[in-house]
Order: sequence, then C-alpha cells, then structure tokens
Amino acid sequence: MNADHLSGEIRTITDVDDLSTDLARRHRATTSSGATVDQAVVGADMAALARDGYVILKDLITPQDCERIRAAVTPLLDHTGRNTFEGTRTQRVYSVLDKTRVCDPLIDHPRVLALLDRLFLPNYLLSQLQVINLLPGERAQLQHADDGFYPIPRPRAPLSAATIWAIDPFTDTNGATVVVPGSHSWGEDRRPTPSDTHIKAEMPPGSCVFFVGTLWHGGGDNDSPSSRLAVTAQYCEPWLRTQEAFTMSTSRDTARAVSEDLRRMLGYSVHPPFIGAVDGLHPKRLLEND
Ligand SMILES: O=C(O)CCC(=O)C(=O)O
Repeated sequence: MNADHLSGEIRTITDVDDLSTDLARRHRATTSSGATVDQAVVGADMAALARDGYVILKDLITPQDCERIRAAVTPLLDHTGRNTFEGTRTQRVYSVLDKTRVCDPLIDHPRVLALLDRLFLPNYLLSQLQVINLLPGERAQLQHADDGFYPIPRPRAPLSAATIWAIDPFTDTNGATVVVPGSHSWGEDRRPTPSDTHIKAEMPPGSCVFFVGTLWHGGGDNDSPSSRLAVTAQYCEPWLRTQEAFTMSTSRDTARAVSEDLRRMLGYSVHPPFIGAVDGLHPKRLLEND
C-alpha cells in the first residue's frame, strides 16, 4: 500500500452513512460547467423532461462546428451494422474519443451537463459515444428504452440519459429520431403501439434531442435521398457499469488532454466511498504518475 494512504488524520467511521462521504480525502468532485447555465433555462428544460421525457435543445453549436465534425468523422464511416438494431444501412463509429476529439464540445456542453447535474448523482459517467450515419433506405429502428438493460423494474427514475445531436438537419423524411412522449413513465410491460403518439425530433444542425433513459424511442425511416449524420452521447449514474468501458478504450494521453468535465465522466472520479478506485486510490493518480 502506498504511504499516501497513511498520511493525514485518521478518521473513525462509526456510521454507515459516513461511507458515502469522501473517505479518501483526495481529488474531491470537481464542479460541472453545467453550473454556468441560467437556472431558469435549466428549470424549463427539466419541466419539459418531466412531462414528455425529452426536450429539443436548439442551435447549441454552429454550422461551422457541424462541418468540422463531418470532416473528421466521415473517413471513419467504413462499415454498416451487424444486425437490424445497429442498422444494416447505418454506419456507426465506436470508441470515438481515441479516433477524434472533434465531438468533445458536444459531450460536455454546459446545457447538457446542467440537466445531468440535476438528474444524477455527482460523478455521473459517459456511458456511450457514437457517430451514427443513417444511409438512404434505412428502415426505422426497433423502439427501445436505453436503460432497459439494467435489471431494475419500471416505473422508476431514469438511470441514464442520452443526447442525439443533429449534424445534418433532422427532417420529416431522413430518419430523425422518433420519440414516444410520456413513455418514460410507463410500467415494466408496456410497449409502444401505433396508437401511441410518435414524434419525429426534427431539428436544425447543431441541435440535440436530450431524453431520459426510460423514454421509448428509435431511429426513424430514412426515405430521403441523403444520409443523416448524428452523434450520440449517453450518460449514466456513477454507480452503474457503462456500456463502453472508456477507462479501457481511452488512452491516458487522451484522458489527460480532455476537459475536466469529460475526464470525470470517463471514470476518473470516485463514487464515494470506493467505486472507481484504483489500488485504493483515486484514479486520477494514474494520470499523474506515468
Ligand atoms: O439514430 C437514432 O436516431 C437513434 C439511435 C438509437 O437510439 C440507438 O442506436 O440506440
């Protein structure tokens, strides 16, 4: 055991509630840039989320930002999906962070973090980051709820949330994500039927649809002659296993280079008292030591 463990005052723990405090006294949770967003704006977004399960956040990045993303990710789009859920006419890029950093401003956008700060415990995690390009002729994806694979019965609070960013405009015909408003509060056995309201998340490039992990949704039919380029980032509570193992797929150099918000969400954080620790220490030590 490292001598650092032994330095400083020894705390006596007499109550299990003390276990949810910062026992290691190292690298306390850092402040999220979500704190910079006007609380009235966050309140309105949260009200929409509570009612509908989703909210469209318009024009958060510029058309120039979208073109930069398109230029960086297009060469990475080299194969289609392995099944109809990934999409046989859909191209996806996984492990995006170590391939290009151009999507970083989407992942840690303050408007998104402001919502995550209210939905989840501190040190929530990035669970997945993907580029998704729906080619012409792609059929609608099976509707699903993103946190349905965590075996905790519904109805319940969401365990995850997602953004899907339009890099191309999301239109009536090109496969805009289809959401089922209100379905986030459905019980365990209910599935969407054609009689439920389905809304296409039409939005201009540089906007995103933010939705909670309990909302039923899926990619739409692309009946247009053009592809639909999107980037999706999913986040989850800090005590859950993430879909992508970012601490394994992201190099330490990348982890050092990203923003503090992103580093925390990649897993360089501790959910008190011990979840995420490495050799009994805060995982940020790994970035300092080699
Ligand atoms: O591409 C979309 O619009 C939705 C994608 C999605 O929900 C998924 O792949 O899980």
